[in-house]
Amino acid sequence: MNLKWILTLAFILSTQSAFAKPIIDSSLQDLLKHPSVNSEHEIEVLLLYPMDAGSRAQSLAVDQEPGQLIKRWQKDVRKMEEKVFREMAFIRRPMTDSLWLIHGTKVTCTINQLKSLAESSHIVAIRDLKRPVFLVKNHGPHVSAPLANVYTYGLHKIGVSQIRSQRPELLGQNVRVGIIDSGIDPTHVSLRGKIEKFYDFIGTKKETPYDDNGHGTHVAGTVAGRETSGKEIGVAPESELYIAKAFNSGGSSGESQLLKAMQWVADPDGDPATNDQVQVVNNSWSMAGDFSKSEPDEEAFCRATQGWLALGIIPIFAAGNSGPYASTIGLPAACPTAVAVGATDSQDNIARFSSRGPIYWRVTRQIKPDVSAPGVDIESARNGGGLRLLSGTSMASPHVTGAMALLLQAFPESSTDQLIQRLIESAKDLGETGLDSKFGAGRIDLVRALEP
Ligand SMILES: [Ca+2]
Ligand SMILES: [Ca+2]
Repeated sequence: MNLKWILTLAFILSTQSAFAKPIIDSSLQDLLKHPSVNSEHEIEVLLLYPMDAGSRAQSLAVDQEPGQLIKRWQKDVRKMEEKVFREMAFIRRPMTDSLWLIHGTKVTCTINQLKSLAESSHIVAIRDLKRPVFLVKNHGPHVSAPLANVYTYGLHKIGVSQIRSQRPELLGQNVRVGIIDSGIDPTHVSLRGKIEKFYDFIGTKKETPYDDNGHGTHVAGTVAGRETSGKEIGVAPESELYIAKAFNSGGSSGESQLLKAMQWVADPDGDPATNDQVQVVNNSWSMAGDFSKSEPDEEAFCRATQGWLALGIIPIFAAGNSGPYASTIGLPAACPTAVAVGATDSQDNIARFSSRGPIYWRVTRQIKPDVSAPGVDIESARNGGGLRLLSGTSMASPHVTGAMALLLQAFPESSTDQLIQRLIESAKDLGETGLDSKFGAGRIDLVRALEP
């Protein structure tokens, strides 16, 4: 696609949308219509600008340094904010938080100001930020006795034991892995010294890594845990962890915290000039929601995963534990740009709880999950020391994240798209022949994925 063509396309798209009003979440529409609501009442909303506006569409097509891209996105968002707020001519400007990763702004505004924003032609969607997001809840152990082995069955199943003897140098060295979860226990013997950066997005804003839930520690153990008491628990034990604590002790979070955490892993030191963005991110969390009336571009989470991919960051998401019914995959796993992971057991059966595809957006349809990995009775790090068994797609996802860290180390010249394709195409087909709504392409197989 040449530049002229892209510019023409962007122009057509922007003129088409020039007079359209933003899509507004129904909960916000109710607020606007309700006569008894105080017009000075303050609320938090998310403004999403047109993806085709300015240079955004082109930037995804042109191969560039991630840092340059981030700078341009930051400039684009500032421009959009100026346009929107100049048009409004508010007496007092609302409080804003620029979210360059999703080409949007978090705004704390009055109902009156929201009424004006609802008329703006520069905004495609206004989203309510009150929707809760949860860690994909664990299921307790199904069997009591873990297999007595040097490797957990999960590691053995995806080929880690074989790879360790064939390619002992592949441990994820120098690969930057992000984990957005409930935090991490930094004193656990399997995880000590592995944390490169930690950021607390929960109110307390602690500087020292911690985990008051335990979910994040277990997930981190599967990604990067070193052997503990003779047992190997982590796929990529030499990878560097960037831990965003965005879930509280009860395992819940909010969209705005998560969007900030997603932006943080894209530029952990807050300086676009240094390319310290992570290379792969584990996300064992999900938001239920009806997205049958929207398209991925209108969902902030999908914009975030799309932004990640443009910056060379691979988004790995738990499919969710809402199976066995069809079409139970939530957001962001349902985004076309997210790699959604289903859970299998030690016999390569799909877990009953593993969320199923297919995905139905307003127009876009897709078979999901993308791949599967072990997620039933997974032994990994326990908060406070030792090991414990947990089940869930939350436990399957970090197997894929760790596998991706090894691929990133083994194929430094490959693009993110090529690496994702490599993992998907080498998966062991299970269930119905070919891609299906339970296993996706199948259970990942590192031995095949690492073949030249
Ligand atoms: Ca940076
Ligand atoms: Ca299949």
